[in-house]
Amino acid sequence: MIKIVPTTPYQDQKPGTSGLRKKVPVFQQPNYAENFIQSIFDSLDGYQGKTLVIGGDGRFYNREVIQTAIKMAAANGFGKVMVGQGGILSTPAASHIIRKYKAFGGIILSASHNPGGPTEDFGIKYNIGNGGPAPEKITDAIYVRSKVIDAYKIANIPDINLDRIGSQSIAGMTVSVIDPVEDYANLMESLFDFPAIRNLLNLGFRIVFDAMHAVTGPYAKEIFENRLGAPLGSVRNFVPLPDFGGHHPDPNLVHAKELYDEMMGDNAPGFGAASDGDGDRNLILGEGIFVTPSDSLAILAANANLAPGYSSGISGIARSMPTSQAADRVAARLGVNMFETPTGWKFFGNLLDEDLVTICGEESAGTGSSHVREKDGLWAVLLWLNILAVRGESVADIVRQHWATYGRNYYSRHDYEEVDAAAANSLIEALRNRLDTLPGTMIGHLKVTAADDFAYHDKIDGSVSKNQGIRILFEGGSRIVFRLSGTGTSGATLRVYIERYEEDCMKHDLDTQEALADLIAAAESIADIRSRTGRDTPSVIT
Ligand code: G16
Repeated sequence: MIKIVPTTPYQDQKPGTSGLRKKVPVFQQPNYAENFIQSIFDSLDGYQGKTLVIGGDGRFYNREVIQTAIKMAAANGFGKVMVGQGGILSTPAASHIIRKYKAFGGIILSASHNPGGPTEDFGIKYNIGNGGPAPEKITDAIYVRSKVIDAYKIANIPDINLDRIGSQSIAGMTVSVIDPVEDYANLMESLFDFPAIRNLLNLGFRIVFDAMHAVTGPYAKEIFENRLGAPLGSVRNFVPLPDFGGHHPDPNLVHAKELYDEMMGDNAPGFGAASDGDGDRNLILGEGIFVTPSDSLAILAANANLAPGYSSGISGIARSMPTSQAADRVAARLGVNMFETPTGWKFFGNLLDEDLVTICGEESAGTGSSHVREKDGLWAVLLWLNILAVRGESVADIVRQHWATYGRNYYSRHDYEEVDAAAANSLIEALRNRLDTLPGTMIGHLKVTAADDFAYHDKIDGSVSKNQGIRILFEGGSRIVFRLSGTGTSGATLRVYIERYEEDCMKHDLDTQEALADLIAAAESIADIRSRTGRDTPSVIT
């Protein structure tokens, strides 16, 4: 019943910021997915007889690869596979299932916020037993293995019925098809004050959640409408579709524009939110206000004690390096730990495991806590609702008071997507070569105080991650960061992160791009973005 299938390796299976992401036709090449999954198994030790969790965000090709992964898990000696009904598990729910059932690890099929469909994106990611993304030591080993793999193992059995909840035995392994929502919804109910939120909604406070035809639809329906009593229709676009209805399931101001316009218009609801393809990102909007992910991290950390799950306080905060420094001010005032890590949720895992931090966040619309080892879109939405219910103030009032207390970190990210990879690499290389000469120089009226290529030393496992982004720091705390995205599937994406701190609350109402204008000009003058990329303007500004 077990087949050993000879194969030839592919040379392009290097996991990026979050697993292997490629176009669907790339994954559809003969043995492409099989090679990668076998490379994962070959890079792990001690999983014989243990449990593997499998699930995905429901995008095109999800079901096919899930069937393959189940058959390969059986052939490789796993004792049990737990798979979400319909092949569905949001990324945070998968992390929770791995932890709750003490699984050996999990395979999550997703390309996150990237579009889905026959010519769009797909992805495979491996998570370890703590529920978090595999650290670089493992992803590096997977890549090394993928370049020389010559065979994979698969059980020669019919497809599993993924739509019927229940357990069966195949090729000596148990397959349990589980309810993807229940355990996760229970976890949320244990962390947040559901009666207080229910009460807020009963009083007529209106919320809108856009699931973007992606994985959070069934979770949001259950939590907001069934358990919290929000009126039917509060959760929109809740049916997960293989192509996300033809849209990018990316909860930002470009792809969630309809929701944004509604929240900025007359008679807007009190709270609007959205999540991405696999449910780990979030967008937070109040009536007339967008809360940047960096501000959201700082505000959630400052107010987390208002939720039952965090009432005894937090041990610390971690943020990815390009995320604004707003959270650092909160950590300083609370007297708790603060860590700055490279981009990628995997870098938070050790800090969370050691309880050095409780709350983590990234500028890329990700916030989460020690309840799982992934960022968690619905968690962020629920913590916001919990805070709104307890404080009884509007989103805008809470944000403004936060700025008045801590100062405002004006922040924006400019993305140049699908630029020529060689040009993008040489732009970064040129900056790297100038790092020593920049400190002390003036760019316009801005004085450079320091410049480096961010490296992270993980004190827990001793690993060192170099070349994580060029940082240019200016007098007064302003910053520009340049780095290349590790999640794109075509060409390169240059990200430029721009930040300025403003203490004076009389100056907290400026337009963000205007407030950052001198730094935006400085970024162009330091990096020659236009001439090197051939682009006059960024493709996306967030
Ligand atoms: C992934 C990672 C995040 C990272 C984001 C953007 O998120 O898990 O840690 O911040 O990509 O990474 P990059 O700037 O390299 O494109 P997701 O939601 O795409 O899984």
